[in-house]
Amino acid sequence: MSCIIEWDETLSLTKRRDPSSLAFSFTQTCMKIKFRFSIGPWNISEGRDPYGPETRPVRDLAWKLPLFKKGGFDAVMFHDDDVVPEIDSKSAARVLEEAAQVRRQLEDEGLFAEMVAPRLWFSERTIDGGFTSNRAQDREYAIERSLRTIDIANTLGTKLIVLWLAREGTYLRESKSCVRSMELLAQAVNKMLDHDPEIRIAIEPKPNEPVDVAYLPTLGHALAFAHLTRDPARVGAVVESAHCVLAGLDPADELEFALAQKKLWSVHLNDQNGLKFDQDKPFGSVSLRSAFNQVRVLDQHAYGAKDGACIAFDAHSFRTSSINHALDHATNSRKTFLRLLEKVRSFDEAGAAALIADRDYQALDQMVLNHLLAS
Ligand SMILES: [Mn+2]
Repeated sequence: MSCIIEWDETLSLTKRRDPSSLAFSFTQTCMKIKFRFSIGPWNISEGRDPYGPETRPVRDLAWKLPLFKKGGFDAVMFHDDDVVPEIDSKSAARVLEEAAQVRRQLEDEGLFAEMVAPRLWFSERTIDGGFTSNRAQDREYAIERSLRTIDIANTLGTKLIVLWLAREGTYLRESKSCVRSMELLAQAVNKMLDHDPEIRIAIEPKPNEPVDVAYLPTLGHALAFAHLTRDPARVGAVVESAHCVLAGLDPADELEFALAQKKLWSVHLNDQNGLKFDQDKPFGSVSLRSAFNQVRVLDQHAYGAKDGACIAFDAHSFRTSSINHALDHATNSRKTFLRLLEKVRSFDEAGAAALIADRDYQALDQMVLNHLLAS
């Protein structure tokens, strides 16, 4: 994959004039990463929630793709059945034919596929989970469907498979065993890794919803689980801001933890107001400071520079939005990200370092707030 670092002459000159700043943050002072943005077809939703029906009409992929491009997105995330609707009723050959057609649609719009995820939580065969279901035939179905997802990913030209293990957990603690479930999950992931030696599997942890207890609730669980598989180097993570908040964790720290492990293969930036239902709010909507810190760690560690990993916004339109504004949450998230990137790159890192050396965290706190409030 191509390297997407752009040298910024202005910043390079600044660096040369002030060599003391070099040691503090090489990445930030001499390189400018050109982030690539990704979005999923489900991010233009119809507004249904558990308490009310759709508020917007259904739109197909052909309608959504040009809108994504116009909105500044480079790549598209897919569930397997976003690519091939009603996938379970179609032959393997037909599935690949339809996937090839979607690849042509993407190319025509100047977009590419970032990743594909098997949607293992809709089928009547995955009511009790897919890989960890207590019924053997359901587990087989989940694995077969995941292998098909890999074939679709290959047809679309991506090697990144995302696993959101929605129903892999329990409604009732006594109904399953965690040790047994880890074995079943590892068996399933091993079959996927064997199916294509080039794919990488990014697990998207979430602590709850739709089940009350998820088996891989946090990034730490996901990365520890990677070591139960045959090839831990090919099992990493996608970190979603709101899922971190739901687990009582700091999104920026979770991103940086994954970066430290070289396992941050995608990000789903959004926001979440407290330990409530999953809200998928626009990025920065609840905590601008948390959003600033998330952008800061991604920029400081040159996220995506080597492997081309994308910035995705896994947010939803407000139920009150009309179809004419169905993408605004995503384009606004992107704009907020880019404005915060300017804030990150204009942050007085040398001043901050001096305050840290003095252990004057009170002043550091106010410095961050003043920087965010300054126009
Ligand atoms: Mn997500």
